[in-house]
Amino acid sequence: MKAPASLPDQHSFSSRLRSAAISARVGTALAVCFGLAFLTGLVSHYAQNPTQPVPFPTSPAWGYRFTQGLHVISGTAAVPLLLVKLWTVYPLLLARPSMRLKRLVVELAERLSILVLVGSALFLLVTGLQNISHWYPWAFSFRSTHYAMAWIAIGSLVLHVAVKLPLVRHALSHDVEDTELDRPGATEPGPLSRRGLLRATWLATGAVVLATAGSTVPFLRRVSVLAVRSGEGPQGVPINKTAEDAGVTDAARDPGWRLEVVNDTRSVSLSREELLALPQHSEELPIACVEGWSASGTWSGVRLRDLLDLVEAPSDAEVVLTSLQESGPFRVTLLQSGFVEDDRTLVALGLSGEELVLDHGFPARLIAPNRPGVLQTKWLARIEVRA
Ligand SMILES: Nc1nc2c(c(=O)[nH]1)N[C@H]1C(S)=C(S)[C@@H](COP(=O)(O)O)O[C@H]1N2
Ligand SMILES: [Mo]
Repeated sequence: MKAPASLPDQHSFSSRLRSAAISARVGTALAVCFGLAFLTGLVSHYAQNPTQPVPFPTSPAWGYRFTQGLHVISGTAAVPLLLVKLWTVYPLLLARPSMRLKRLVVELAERLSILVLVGSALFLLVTGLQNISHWYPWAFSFRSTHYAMAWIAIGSLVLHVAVKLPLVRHALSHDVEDTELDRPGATEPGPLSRRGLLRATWLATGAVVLATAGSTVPFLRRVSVLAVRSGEGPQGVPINKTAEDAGVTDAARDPGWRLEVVNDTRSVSLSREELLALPQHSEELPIACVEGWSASGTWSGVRLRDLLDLVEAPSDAEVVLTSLQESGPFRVTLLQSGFVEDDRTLVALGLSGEELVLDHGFPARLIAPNRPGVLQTKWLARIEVRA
């Protein structure tokens, strides 16, 4: 049976750039990016779980900064790679289905698995980029959906790599100009040589990385024109949500503000002056946002452990921190005992040798080592030992 002339099929694409020689190479780089993003994503998801069978470590203090920076960089690098990869292979998806039933079933299964892979990969990259641009056109929870989709993507990726392994091996062990694996009609020379296309792909990927990595790698800041958070901000640290956006301006400026520290029936209530009269400590610790940006700051304030001693909290206490903020997902956070016990965990009152500015959490905020930025609660109102 002859297909109508108007419908393109795989033979309508004649460029010799659309070759397995290219897609195997770009695909390998893509698989590395997805692998890195998957592993670092697991770390980030785990770090944000309230219950952790194995406690998330508090050292090194820059650990989450590193893994989450890598997560966003590898996801961003995957964007040009995925586009080139799809361009080289999509004619295959238009191939006319086989007329033999057994063959047809295999073909359909393969295309279905590719549909799942491409769909989930696009979903991850698009929602990831939207999340770092603070653009939430969806109604679902970003973290749980991105996480669930990551398993689907990695599962179908492993399957895809397993199916294609012989082909990939062949392609990688032959010269990129080798035509043995090409579709019969794909012979037309393009504006670029294959080597040229590969070079352009690596260059585009490198440019994308350099243009965004400055949100977490300080010496790249000046070239990172596309970085969503530039590393600029009051007191040398970018701001995620301002006091005004969080609706806490009046409550945070209220001279009557006091920090409640509660352990069952014991409690103390401290003004900023009283907090400043306690022993002060200073720590250099990063804020590392899940969105990939990070910046190190020198924080000063009271050790959380010292405050908990005032209410005789046990040494393995877990605490619940509540913000002045009235609503929002980051209003209340749980701090696991490993972080509570760590001497570097502060109720910060100052940053960079100055009084903390309102947008960084004045009058007092939490800062703990190796903790996702999203859990570094600003504008503290209450610290309570969990029963
Ligand atoms: N109460 C409260 N604390 C919060 C947030 C928030 O929205 N509300 N945002 C968190 C996020 S996502 C980050 S990355 C850090 C950023 O801290 P910074 O704005 O001082 O850099 O604050 C965290 N603390
Ligand atoms: Mo964040």
